Amino acid sequence: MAPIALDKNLCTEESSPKYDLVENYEGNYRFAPIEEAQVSRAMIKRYFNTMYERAVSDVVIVGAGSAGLSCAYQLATMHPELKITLLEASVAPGGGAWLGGQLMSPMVIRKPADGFLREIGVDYEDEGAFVVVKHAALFTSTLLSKVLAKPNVVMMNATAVEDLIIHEDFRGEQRVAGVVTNWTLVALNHDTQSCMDPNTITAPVVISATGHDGPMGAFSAKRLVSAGLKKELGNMRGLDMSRAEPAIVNSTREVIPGLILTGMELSEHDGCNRMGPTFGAMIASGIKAAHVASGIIGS
Ligand code: AHZ
Repeated sequence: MAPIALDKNLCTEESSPKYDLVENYEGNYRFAPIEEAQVSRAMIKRYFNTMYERAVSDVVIVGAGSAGLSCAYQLATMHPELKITLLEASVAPGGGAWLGGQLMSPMVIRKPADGFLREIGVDYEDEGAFVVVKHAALFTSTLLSKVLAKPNVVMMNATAVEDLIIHEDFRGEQRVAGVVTNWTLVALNHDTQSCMDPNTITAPVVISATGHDGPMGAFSAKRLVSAGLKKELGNMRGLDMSRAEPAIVNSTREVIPGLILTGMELSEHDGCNRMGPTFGAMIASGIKAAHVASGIIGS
């Protein structure tokens, strides 16, 4: 048998009948032929082409939790011309937004952030001052699918941001100019292996949405302190829903030139309260971060 031409797409319309015809095969279901190397090459060429192309991005968003995803959706909607690169350390994007709180599935969103649910087409129950989505995963999976469907958004998961690129301009002003990345499993092994150098992605705007402190969280806020660009962290304060949500949204901003913070990372940077399991501020902060980025890019 002649070897299969490796880069040829052998799947024709005739060889892929409608999915609901599966039953009619009566034990004789067959797939279009494939060679293992085709599968490898199909993934490798796309992944590394993407890395090559996105080594220079317009905006990098770090962290694909509720704030980072809301930001990516808004920015990609407002600016389809921008190359937006979303980096997520975990294999599974979504951060803490797969559950509503305390391992329970319903997700609470205070008004007026419920408008975003209508924008992305997620149903909810109206409880007056707030709404409830029946399962947080419905919100996160819908938002994630909409973000990934945007032609100008690329998401690289299992990719940790290990450092910030910080340039100095002629006035001596420090400016964030991109990020330093590594595959997360590599990043987690820096203490066990010698010298596994990282990669870089340059971008005039970096939006950090890495959540509050944790194994990975508050990454950029902490790095600003260790890099001498901020004296000390404000540290996240105790839970107060009423104070926390507006504080996070209203303080969403460019904290040093080129770096915008959004979501719960801001609580560590500024010393805001936490809100617990209400997600309106994550949505509104993400949307505001997109507008801040838009202003920087347009100026
Ligand atoms: O994996 C992290 C998560 O998906 C990712 N991340 C963290 N550090 C990273 C790094 N490189 C790449 N160095 C990184 N990715 O960032 C994402 C953060 O998502 P999150 O859900 O933790 O944060 P958020 O600010 O989007 O949402 C916070 C939700 C919370 S916490 C809270 C409370 O504690 O009171 N209340 C709410 C609503």
